[in-house]
Amino acid sequence: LRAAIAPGAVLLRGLGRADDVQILAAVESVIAQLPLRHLQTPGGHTMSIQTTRCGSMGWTSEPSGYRYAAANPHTRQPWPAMPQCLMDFAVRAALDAGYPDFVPDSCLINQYLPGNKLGLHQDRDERDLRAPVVSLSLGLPATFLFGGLQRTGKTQRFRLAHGDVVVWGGPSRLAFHGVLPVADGDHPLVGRRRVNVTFRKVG
Ligand code: MD5
Ligand code: FE
Repeated sequence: LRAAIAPGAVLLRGLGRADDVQILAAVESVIAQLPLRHLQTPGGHTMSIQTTRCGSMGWTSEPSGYRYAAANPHTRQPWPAMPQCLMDFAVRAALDAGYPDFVPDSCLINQYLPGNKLGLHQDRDERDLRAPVVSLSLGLPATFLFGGLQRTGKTQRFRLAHGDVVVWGGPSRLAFHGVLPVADGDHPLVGRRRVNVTFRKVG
């Protein structure tokens, strides 16, 4: 089921459900190599969500700023490799949404425990802003906030459930967005958490 939810944004409802067991195993293998942790923001806050990543470029948030790096600044080691099934899934989702040339080099994994949220922000640290962001939701459902190009604009709300994919391209690529506090619950496969996996071409 494909639906354009905003200019450049395509919702592929449930696309990740068929392969969820394999995808979750791949996500857990990345977490085993590089454990989830709370990142510090440049503003001195600790994020409520926990993060890990894989692929040749990894996003980091530190007191010194947000950036992508080819190595983990804490260990100076490369990031875990992106599991092939995650790469294949992202390429297929982008193709379904009308982006046939998408090859991600970065995969960010965010874990939301009940009550965790993500404040309104823009994703603009990637060099190649023509490439879309492919986002896969797993586990507990969440309410996603989608705004405009200015922080203060009106926001729309979308319910994202297990297996839902959104491909954010075109004018939506730089829209402000966030996630409301996740309600408590227990997902039969994923447990008491929401896991969001985003694929990016950093360039
Ligand atoms: C999440 N993650 O649900 C979201 C999904 C992040 C993040 O926001 O930065 O890790 S990705 C949503 C996204 C990406 C790029 C553009 C837009 C949304 N958008 O235009 O709304 O954990
Ligand atoms: Fe974001």
